[in-house]
Amino acid sequence: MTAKQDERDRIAALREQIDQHNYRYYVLDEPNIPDAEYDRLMRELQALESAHPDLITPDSPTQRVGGAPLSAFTQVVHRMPMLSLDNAFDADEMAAWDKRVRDRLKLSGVVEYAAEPKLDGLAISLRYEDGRLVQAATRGDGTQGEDVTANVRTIKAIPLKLRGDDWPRVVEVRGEVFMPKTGFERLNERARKAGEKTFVNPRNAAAGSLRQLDSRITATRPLAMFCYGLGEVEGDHPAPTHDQAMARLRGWGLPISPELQVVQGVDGCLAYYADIGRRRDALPYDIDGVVFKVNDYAAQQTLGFVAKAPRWAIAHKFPAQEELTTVEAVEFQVGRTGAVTPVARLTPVFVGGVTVSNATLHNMDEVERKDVRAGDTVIVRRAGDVIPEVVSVVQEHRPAGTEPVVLPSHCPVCGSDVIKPEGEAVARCSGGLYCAAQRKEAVKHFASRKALDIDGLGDKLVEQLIDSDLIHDPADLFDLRLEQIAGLERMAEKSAQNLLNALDAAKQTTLARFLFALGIMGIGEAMAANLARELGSLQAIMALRLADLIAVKPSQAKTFHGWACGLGLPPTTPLPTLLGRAGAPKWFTEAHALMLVERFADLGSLCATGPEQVENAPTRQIDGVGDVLATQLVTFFHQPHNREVIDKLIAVGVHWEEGQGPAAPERQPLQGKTFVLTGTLSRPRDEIKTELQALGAKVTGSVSKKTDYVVAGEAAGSKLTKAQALGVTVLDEQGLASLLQGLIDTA
Ligand code: JCF
Repeated sequence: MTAKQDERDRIAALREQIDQHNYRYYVLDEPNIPDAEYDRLMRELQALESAHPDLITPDSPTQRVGGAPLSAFTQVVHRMPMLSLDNAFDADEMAAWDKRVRDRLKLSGVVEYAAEPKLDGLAISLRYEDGRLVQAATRGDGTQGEDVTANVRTIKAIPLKLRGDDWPRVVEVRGEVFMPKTGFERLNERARKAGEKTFVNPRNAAAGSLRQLDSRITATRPLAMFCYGLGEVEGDHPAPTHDQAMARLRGWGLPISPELQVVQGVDGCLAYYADIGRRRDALPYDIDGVVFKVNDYAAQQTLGFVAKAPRWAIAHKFPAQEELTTVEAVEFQVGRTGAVTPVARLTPVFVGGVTVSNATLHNMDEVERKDVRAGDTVIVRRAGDVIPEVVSVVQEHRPAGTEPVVLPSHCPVCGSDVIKPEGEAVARCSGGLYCAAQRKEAVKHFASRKALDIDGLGDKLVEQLIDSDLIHDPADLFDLRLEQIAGLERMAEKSAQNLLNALDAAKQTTLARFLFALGIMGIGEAMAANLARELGSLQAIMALRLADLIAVKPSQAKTFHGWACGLGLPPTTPLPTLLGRAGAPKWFTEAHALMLVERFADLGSLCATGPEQVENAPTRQIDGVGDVLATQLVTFFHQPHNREVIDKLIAVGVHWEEGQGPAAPERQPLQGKTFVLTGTLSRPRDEIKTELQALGAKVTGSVSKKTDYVVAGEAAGSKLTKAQALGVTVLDEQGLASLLQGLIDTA
């Protein structure tokens, strides 16, 4: 055998293996080799083929990379028309369709239907001759489509060669090409990073990818396909029923929906529809309904067609998740935290199963990116339980004279300045609790189920109470009198009394609920529970200082001290003015500045000490409390108006049982100090080590410049020598004892 023959055999073997793995991956969904191994086979085949270009065949798996761009697509006349589907929008329409089918078939029993999800993609016809893919065409108008063979050949889910040998000499297979959700996200992510235009949805991305004249671009797009039917078949039909025919296609290596099922009668259809509806969001691709087909081909033949759609099939559609509507106005809402959020007021539209008349625009960056304006026609999307959003603007429909949306400079509710910090997406009203919007939201939050859970105090009622000036803050709720509440809109005396009772009941609460109810930025339900458990009492929480929560390591203290004191600023400089100055260490944030203010009046007093005085070891470690949260927490309790509300709440009788919280930590006078023990000591080393650690010291095994003390016993050796060389303080046991005694005396 010649060397060339060996390579010919190896090439054939590799192609077969790769085809087999594609089949397992795309058709069976049961890959049995890792991606890296697949890549290795592919590379080996590529290497052999480039050494022997004469052995390259068009159906080799290496030939899916796309070819030279076309100048236009050629038209293809379908030998059998590509059908579309009639739609049913509810159970009644489904029942009516089922009845028509039974009447025409003169059947009294139930009809067997084949069911599958209806993919939101692009219909394609694949023509195989002698088992080879020879043509792929889009549906077009059903009679005539475009030749997209070069593009379709790049889709790995589509076999270039059918498996086995029991296929008709000529067979046309119809199916839907689509882009899986994850592939779509990745593609858009890539486009965003490259500063390119993103696709609105997976359907558009799939269509755009298949309509590429340059198939090398199509090759980079994550397209997939499920086959759902047959076109022209030479000779006998592959099977008597649809599900059996699909099973044969699958055997030939063609991908079929894994959800394909046979169901009985219209009840079976409706149950299948409900099941897929529940799983819709979890499916890896977009669908817009479910397709049902009479399973028996002879019965399909009897039923025939009307216009372009078969009588034997129907699409039971889900409520659309995207609809077109117009933006009547863009307004700004102020939330509990003062966030000023743009909202699109829409001409009401039925989408995703509900009528939508508002959609959030999130923030100004988003408004600018999407360029949404009053008067625009927009695509609105509501998927599953998510809040409705504006997907994009239909630019072609923009009327003349629209204006870009501008962020208001003043709060639409209270008129305070709106502040949008540089680099941040969210703009905020600076009015705080002066702002009625923030007070309303604060009271709503205070009364909500996971906070004080005040039964019967709904949003509308809170708004009335604030608008009529009956309350200003949550504490005022508890001073309300029956006749005040009964005087409000839609408030009978009975419900007014119920509310008073609910208010009374809500006074008995827990520390966690109370903390959550205060609405401190960043303190959610879980964090409130954490703080209550860890600290035990409101007093302990209110007494927290940033210095209790924030660390400054020795190295940070040194760089900061050196930098701040070397700036040559006057000693009266307030420390927060150092924030954002050139050369400031990265870790020096607002939290650190405020913490230093707790300890040093100004720059002068900071520089009058050594850098080690800037070091800080926090005494409290609370899960999840980082610098930002610590600042928000401490700042909140610093505000006099917040303290006032808290005092009022307690005065009107809001109460809870206080726990102990863990004991206050022991004083740790040796925090930050590093010890090394060496030589023979009078007590076990571990005992001394534990004692030192209890006082906050770190005890290590080797001496370095960072070591503060070496405690040397009898016959100390190299560690002692090294300590002396580095100038580290050396103590004998007596010296250690007096050091510790000194600490106790000063306590
Ligand atoms: O998934 C689809 N979009 C889909 C379209 C599925 C089917 O079973 C179809 C189809 C269009 C026509 N069946 C026909 C006959």
